[in-house]
Amino acid sequence: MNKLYLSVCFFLVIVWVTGCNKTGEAPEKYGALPSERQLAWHKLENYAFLHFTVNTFTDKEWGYGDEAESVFNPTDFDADQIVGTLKKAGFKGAILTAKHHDGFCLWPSMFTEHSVKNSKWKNGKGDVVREISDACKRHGIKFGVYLSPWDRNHADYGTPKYVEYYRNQLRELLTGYGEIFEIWFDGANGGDGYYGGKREVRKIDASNYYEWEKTLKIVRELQPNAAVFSDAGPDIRWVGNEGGYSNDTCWATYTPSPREGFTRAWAGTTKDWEGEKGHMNGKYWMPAETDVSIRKGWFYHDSENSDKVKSVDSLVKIYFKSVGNGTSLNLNLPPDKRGKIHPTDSTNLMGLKAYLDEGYKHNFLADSKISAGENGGSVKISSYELTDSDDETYWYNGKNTNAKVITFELEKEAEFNCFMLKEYIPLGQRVKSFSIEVFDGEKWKEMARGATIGYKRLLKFPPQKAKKIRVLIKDALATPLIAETGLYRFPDLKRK
Ligand code: FUL
Repeated sequence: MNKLYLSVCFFLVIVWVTGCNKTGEAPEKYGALPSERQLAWHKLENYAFLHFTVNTFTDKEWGYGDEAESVFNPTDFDADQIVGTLKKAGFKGAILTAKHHDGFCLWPSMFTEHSVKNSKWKNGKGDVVREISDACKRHGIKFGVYLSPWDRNHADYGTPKYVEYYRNQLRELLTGYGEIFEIWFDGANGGDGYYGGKREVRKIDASNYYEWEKTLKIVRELQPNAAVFSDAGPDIRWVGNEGGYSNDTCWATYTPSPREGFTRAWAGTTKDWEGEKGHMNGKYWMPAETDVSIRKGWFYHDSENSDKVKSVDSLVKIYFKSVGNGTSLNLNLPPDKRGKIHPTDSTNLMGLKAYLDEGYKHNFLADSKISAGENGGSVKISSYELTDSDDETYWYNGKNTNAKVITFELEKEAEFNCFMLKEYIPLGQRVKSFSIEVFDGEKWKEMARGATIGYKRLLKFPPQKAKKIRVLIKDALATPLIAETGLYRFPDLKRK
């Protein structure tokens, strides 16, 4: 066999594996596209926030900045218990509040005295960032940091000197603790604080003060794979609420714009309410992260133990409205005063895990006969494109029409209540509207409708028994590229 022959064979295998269709036409890309960094982030789907600082001990949500370092004193800090709980729950990463608005640093920063190094905990020799990041490595999950731009402790807050301080701290975090998968830039800038004893209100021009472009450069240089989160991305946008939901229409594309009173869209200055839906044909690939706390507050409070921890049912609903709408879920699990995840939180989290394991355990489409076409059923398609659990292979029919029907005939009748779809996003998000129908023996009956699909879409409906089911893609910006489909029977919730 000569080299040319081998190269041609190799090329054909690649074409086949990547799902290029039988006519050989490669689909065109459409609109804004994800970067490699964003594609890797999409695949995580769920990870956790760890809100932990002096507030954990002072029973506050926003520390004023005048808390004595001695206040921070977890009695039984256990990074393995915290991270191990997340790992067991199937979470793929943890984002730690290295510094919240109160300015207290969970690592012994060389740029301030206001940190763990002056606390009683481990006689000032402790480093929470080190312990959590090491535990993440041990347990095989990713590590990320939250570093509050607003600092109510720092005397220079509001001046350029503080921005320099902020960047120095960021450098410490980005160079001292291994690979960082996400950096969280909060938009909150409340005004009043301790500020080195001045106890006053400090207003900043949030459009320009932080000069985010320069900070971003540091991140790209030191941690090129880290995805940057803020109200305005650039890698991940805020979903715009803390209630744990995104919208049925949820575009990964987005064009952040400044809200009234601001000149530039950055952390804390965008029309953040637009995050829930994103923008069709938005200028940038900037998918949403849904961040929500398992408790009422972001930090641990004894008073929330009895009835303010979200139930398994609530967590399931949150999952479907975040991951199920193509966003990621960043669920906050605040360590308690011991420095461990509270038993109620971990019990409910494991309830979510058990629910998802049970639901995902069988994809009824896996052994189905699949056919597709513009009005259904004309072309047989093999399962490797749609049900091989590989986002890299995808189906499209190669013609330039945007409405498509995919029909699945199961081996035998099954009961199910959820349909999953994924688009092949490396070439852009396309689908605007689709529905799911089942064949009741005589006619097709609509079960559920959805707007966008994107990275992943889960549509839940009342349990149904059927042998034939179809997806109608009713409208799309360009020819739809479908990477994966799934049909599942998730357990029933206690309360509907
Ligand atoms: C907000 C903060 O003010 C909250 O305390 C919390 O950290 C949340 C995730 O972001 O903007």
